[in-house]
Amino acid sequence: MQTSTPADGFSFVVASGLPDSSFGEQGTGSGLIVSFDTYDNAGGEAPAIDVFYKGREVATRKFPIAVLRTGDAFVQVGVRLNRNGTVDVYYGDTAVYYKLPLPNFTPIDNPRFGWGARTGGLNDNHWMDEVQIAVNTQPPETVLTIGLVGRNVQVSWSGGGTLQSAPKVTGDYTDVPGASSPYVTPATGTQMFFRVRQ
Ligand SMILES: [Ca+2]
Ligand SMILES: [Ca+2]
Repeated sequence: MQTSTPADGFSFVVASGLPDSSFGEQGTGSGLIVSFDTYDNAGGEAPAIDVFYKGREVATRKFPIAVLRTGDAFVQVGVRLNRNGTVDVYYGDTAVYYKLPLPNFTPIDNPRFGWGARTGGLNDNHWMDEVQIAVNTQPPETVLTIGLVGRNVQVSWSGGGTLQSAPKVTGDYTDVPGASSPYVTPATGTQMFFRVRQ
């Protein structure tokens, strides 16, 4: 069941508080939306693969409808939301978006994932299989700062991990036993180097 001109497309959504109600190719909510818009609503906006974030369109990229309409063939699609607030979208062999920055990015807590689609007078089929979702696959970024507090050296870092120190910048680095951030130690000796092992 599909019309020769397909409509309207489908969307993949990642958001906190994603409602149970249905939604269309434009997605819903204020999280990340990847929209596969197959129908030109007279605005010349489609066929296209679009990214929305926090309710605003971040990027749009046009494709011939023959690329988005694959008949009986499945096309591998990948969406990767990176910890630094960029998103990658793959469609078949095409990197549709790579390291696309999401403005005012904040991590999506308690995410819900959903797909939506919409039809009107025209319609289409969308098939999915082998769906895989993985979360928190990237280690947190570590930012290490060091400074003097009185006669002590204070080493602070974010993102957890184990503090290591070495007498030379090239090592050998060994774990600092029991050190947690902020780590304060007397400023003795001529030099000491620190790093954090994740
Ligand atoms: Ca659209
Ligand atoms: Ca459209």
